[in-house]
Amino acid sequence: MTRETNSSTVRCYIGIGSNLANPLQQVKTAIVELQQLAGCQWRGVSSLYRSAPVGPAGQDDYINAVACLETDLSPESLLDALQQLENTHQRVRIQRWGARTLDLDILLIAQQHIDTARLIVPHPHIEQRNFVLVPLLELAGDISIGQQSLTQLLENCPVGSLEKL
Ligand code: A4P
Ligand code: MG
Repeated sequence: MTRETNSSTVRCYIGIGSNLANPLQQVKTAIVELQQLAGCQWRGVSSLYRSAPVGPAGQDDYINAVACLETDLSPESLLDALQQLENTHQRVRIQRWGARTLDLDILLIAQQHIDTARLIVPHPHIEQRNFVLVPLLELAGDISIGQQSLTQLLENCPVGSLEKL
């Protein structure tokens, strides 16, 4: 049964990424799991994209997508839920920006700005990543982040190899 939203419900966008252990399947499984996340209502997902890795050299390409949820969870509880989901994919944190089975980043929570030890929203690297901006534009339309629309951000975003699957 689909729950209706209430006044404390916020719309959020989640970045999904994987480049280890059958990334395409990791992302497809994560999408099913996000659809079932407690305290959240599923609103949809972008196409899947294959992207060149940003970060340490020698990594495989990533599969990326962006999902949209409405949630009553606090931002920290949402982060907890996403990190638990990462852990069920045997995520091991060895190297910042290194290869990973599943990465779930909170990109946006409504128009909120959060800057705590555990959580920064909007996600700090959105503007430099076409593998986030392109699926976000596809899913959300030309919304603004701060003073700029996604289309404007894309005009200034570094060009990285990105293939829609
Ligand atoms: N954290 C702070 N803000 C957030 C947020 N908005 N969403 C904290 C999620 N987590 C957030 O994350 C480290 C800590 O960031 C968390 O414990 C949380 O408290 P992590 O997932 O353990 O480590 P990480 O992912 O290696 O670090 P980081 O800086 O989050 O990296 P990114 O930005 O996630 O980048 N190339 C391609 N083509 N595609 C990719 O998806 N992803 C990355 C990872 C690098 N290169 C990539 C891709
Ligand atoms: Mg991350």
